[in-house]
Amino acid sequence: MAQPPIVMYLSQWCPYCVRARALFAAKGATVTEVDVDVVPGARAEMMARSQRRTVPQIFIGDRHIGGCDDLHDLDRSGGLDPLLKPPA
Ligand SMILES: N[C@@H](CCC(=O)N[C@@H](CS)C(=O)NCC(=O)O)C(=O)O
Repeated sequence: MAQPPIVMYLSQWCPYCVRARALFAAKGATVTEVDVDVVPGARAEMMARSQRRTVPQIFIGDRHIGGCDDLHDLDRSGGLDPLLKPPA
């Protein structure tokens, strides 16, 4: 089975978004990117789902990971790789 869906709300100009994208790329993970500057309603959707206003906001499945720093913290603590595996 495939990895859980990963959704990242982002802006193309945002360096934190670039860093988060690079970490997922290094892990070979497929990410659906939602550009909040381009997709109508995406910023409001991101804020409603995350209760945050900064980009990026990252979801793996239904789980809200947070932003770029949260993603890297999760990776450093060993919590990210298990989330990228297909459900058992
Ligand atoms: N600590 C956050 C920082 C994110 C951040 O500051 N993003 C900027 C864009 S690079 C932002 O959304 N600024 C808009 C705002 O602060 O309202 C993370 O790691 O994701």
